[in-house]
Amino acid sequence: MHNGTTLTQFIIEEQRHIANATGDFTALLNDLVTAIKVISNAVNKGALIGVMGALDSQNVQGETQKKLDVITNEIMIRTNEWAGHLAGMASEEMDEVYAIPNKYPLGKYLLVFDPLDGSSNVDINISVGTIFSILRAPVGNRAASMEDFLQPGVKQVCAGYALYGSSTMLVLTTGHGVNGFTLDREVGEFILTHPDMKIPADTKEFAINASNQRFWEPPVQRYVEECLQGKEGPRGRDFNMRWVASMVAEVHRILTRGGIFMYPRDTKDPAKPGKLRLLYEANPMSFIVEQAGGVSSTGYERILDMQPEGLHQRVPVILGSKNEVEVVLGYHREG
Ligand code: AHM
Ligand code: MG
Repeated sequence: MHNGTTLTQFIIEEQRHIANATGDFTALLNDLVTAIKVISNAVNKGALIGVMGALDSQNVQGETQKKLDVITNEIMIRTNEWAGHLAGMASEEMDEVYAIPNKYPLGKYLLVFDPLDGSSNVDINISVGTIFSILRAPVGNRAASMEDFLQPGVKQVCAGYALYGSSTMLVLTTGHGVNGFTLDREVGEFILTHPDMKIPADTKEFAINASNQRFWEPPVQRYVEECLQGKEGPRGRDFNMRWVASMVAEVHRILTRGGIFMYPRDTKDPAKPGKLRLLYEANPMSFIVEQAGGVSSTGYERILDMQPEGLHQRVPVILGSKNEVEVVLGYHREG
């Protein structure tokens, strides 16, 4: 039994503080939450409902699509297209902007998402997540163009992620701190369990895919090398390392107990400055991390200030505990 604050109650109470709020945003979030509950159910049932495994197709990034990538993308579209709050959607799994069908009214928001982040983990039953970002359409009630989505992260109205882990959680920000909700499956509601989440400023835990080490730039090489030297090295303390290969799980760990996460620029493929995508991975996570007192950067600039140039643009990401990220940024400044 719980008698906590439900997500719906939380959103409505937040909206009361916003002058001229129409209820549109609350209604949009409600639909989004429904999509997340449906995805949580599909991920949780897994092999029982035949959703595991890969398809023959690739997405625009040239990555093999999992069945669940496509199913969850469809769930996000169907649940959010009909209500009249959106002028368009964009997703990791769709090459182009998704136009709201003519039979539905258009609204003033844009929804950008990665429906199933970390989906390489699905078949091995490790945590995956959904990441989303809500922007205001430059011109409301008109079908959105690709350019309409190319807004810097500071313009986000809301960002969040759902983590399908040992429990399903929804963590979100509207620019007034970060709050975490846990899904009570029997009741069917998200309940506020992690109010005002804050990232500890200091940490002894780093996360990076070390198999890419030979491709890293010197500042990242130096940082990781110094962590590995532990007590005997210049940092004077032993570090711990984690790599889940699910950004949602890594960011959630960092929000819970601190840490630093890096998918830095590397020389593996000169056409790709980093692996993660700006609009639906780096920007929403950076908004959340900053709102929780952390820092998020490419190494050279604040991610939220970047002017996007394409829907599927990739960026280097270094985020987490403030003082630790500052160490890495200092090494970038030194060159
Ligand atoms: P995806 O959106 O195709 O799942 O890729 C993003 C994921 C992140 O969740 C994670 O941090 C990273 O890719 C893991 O990459 P790697 O396979 O190099 O470990
Ligand atoms: Mg992803």
